[in-house]
Amino acid sequence: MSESYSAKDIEILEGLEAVRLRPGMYIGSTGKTGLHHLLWEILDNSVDEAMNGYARTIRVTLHEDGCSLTVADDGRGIPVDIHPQAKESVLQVILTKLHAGGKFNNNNYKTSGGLHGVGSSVVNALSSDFRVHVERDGGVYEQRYSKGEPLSRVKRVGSSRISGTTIFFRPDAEIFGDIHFDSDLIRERLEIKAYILKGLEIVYDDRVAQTKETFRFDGGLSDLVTHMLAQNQVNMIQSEICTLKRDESQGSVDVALCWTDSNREQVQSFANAIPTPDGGTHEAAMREGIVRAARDYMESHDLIPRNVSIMPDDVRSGLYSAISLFIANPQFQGQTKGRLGNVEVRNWVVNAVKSEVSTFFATHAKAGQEIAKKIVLAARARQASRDAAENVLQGGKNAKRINLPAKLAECSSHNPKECELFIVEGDSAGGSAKQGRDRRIQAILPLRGKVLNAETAGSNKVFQNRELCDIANALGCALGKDCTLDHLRYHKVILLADADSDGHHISTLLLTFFYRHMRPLIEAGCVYIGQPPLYRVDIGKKTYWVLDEKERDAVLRKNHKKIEDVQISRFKGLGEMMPATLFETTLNPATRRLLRVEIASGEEDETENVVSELMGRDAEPRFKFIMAHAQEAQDLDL
Ligand code: 0RA
Repeated sequence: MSESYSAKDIEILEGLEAVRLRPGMYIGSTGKTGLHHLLWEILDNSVDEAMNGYARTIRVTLHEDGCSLTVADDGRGIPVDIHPQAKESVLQVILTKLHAGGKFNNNNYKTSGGLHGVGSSVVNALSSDFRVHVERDGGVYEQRYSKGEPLSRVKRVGSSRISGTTIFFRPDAEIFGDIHFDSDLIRERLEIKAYILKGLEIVYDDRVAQTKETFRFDGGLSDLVTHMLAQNQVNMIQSEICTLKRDESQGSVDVALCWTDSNREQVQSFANAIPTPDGGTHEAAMREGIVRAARDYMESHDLIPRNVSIMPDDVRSGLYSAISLFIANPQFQGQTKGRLGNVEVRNWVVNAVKSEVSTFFATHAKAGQEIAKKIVLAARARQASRDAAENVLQGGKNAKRINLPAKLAECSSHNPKECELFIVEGDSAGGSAKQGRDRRIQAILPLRGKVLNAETAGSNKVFQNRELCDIANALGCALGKDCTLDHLRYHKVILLADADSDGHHISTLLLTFFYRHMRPLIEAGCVYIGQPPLYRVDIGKKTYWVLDEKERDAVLRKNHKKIEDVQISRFKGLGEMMPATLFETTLNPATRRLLRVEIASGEEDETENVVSELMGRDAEPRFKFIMAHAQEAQDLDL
């Protein structure tokens, strides 16, 4: 760190006219993103001051008008002495000359992203009102600008025993129009900075919303990972988060990670305190280090079963992590500059992460065992899913198929568009359906007994379940993320169960399975619920098939004059219906009633809740859900 700062260290390179002429060249756009860029530039200067150990607190105030801000830090204060070449205050040089900043010749000076200290002059040029207030060397100094032009010299306006820099700015409406700052965006950015710069206090005073918040995280990235866990409502499967920090000649890296009971991977990465939502070399290197450490550990402790091979994806299943990297010249790439491109970070980051995570495993035996178990489970699930996918990958309806389930009564048509698969509860109902169906287009797959609950069973259980795999094989679809409709063999899948609560339960379990593991089928509108009648009502020579008591009573009311002629029979189940009757009432496309299963649009999140709530371990609400919806009669909103 250079303590021997002197005014001559500040280089002067260029004037400000160019900035107002082509603002887009300097801040990307003059829209919302560009507007906020101004704040990030000012903020990053204060963040740099904190990162180098001089500032402890940053205060950001969004003023009542919503389009002006103040950023204050308690750092050293921008120097105010006279610059020998420019013969004016260093403060004024920094605020009026592009590329002026004391940070360029000194490799030890850590900078956050953005324009590397070029920022404040650009912001000044693009602000209709810009005020700087410095406390330093016992004095208080102030100066005002408009559109980059000083309105006065730097003036000493008082004395002070503390130090710091306060900048007020209002972006020029001539350039940005009437856009306002987005408080949520600011808030999010400030919170993230506070996680990355452990211990830094950031106060956000939003005078539009009249709220004031303080962000300060003494646990740094570890606190961020804890926050990610809470946000996603997942739990870690180890007792403490693994953290590591390495300072090397090439830069520094800071990582926090843990494995969770979820199957998803969540990662947040940063380069020089700037978010890199699109990842990049640092994120990839961290992953590689983690995967290598986990594999080494599992191999050396004999934790990989003989028939299992561990892939990187298995290690990453349920992994929550955050990485913050600081290097001298970060290259931000991609359309939105959201990805780090520096390839030289790879080796040292991989090695640093691998060695620190290995140490974690070595010193946390219990966590190591749990994590290894989780990784093996993920590998098994992946293999089972791939096997299932391979089983069904050979061709569509026309192709010769070797994996059709033995119980499937196939139809003769090879045109999936007209083909229907009935999934029927029980062998006896299956038997009637086989006899009564239209053999040309209707195939029957009988199911035996209860179906596995796909909501509470793990994926690997599902992938190994005979009945559910039979369904997938008959349909010609893989399970999970490999599920596509490319080889779908029937464009209608019709669930057919008794009209009682057991039957409803089975349909619900099957729907849960489709929803969790073959969702594209539901999304394409291919899944239906068959509606067998519950009563046969004979009035004179006429026969009515009715779905429920309500319909039965309606029929009786309509025919009340001939009431002495009435015979009512209730079906105990599909199995006791004659094949011809079953066809007439339930199978025949001309006379049957079907409910199409849909995820109501705009309610996907809601559906997610309904499925996990109803198919969770509490048995009671399950069939209520399906009955309640079935009575809506037109569409079943799963
Ligand atoms: C140039 C040189 C020094 C500090 C700063 C700039 C500085 C800039 C900003 C912008 C916002 N807050 C800031 N705090 C400091 C070093 C001065 C020294 O060596 O004393």
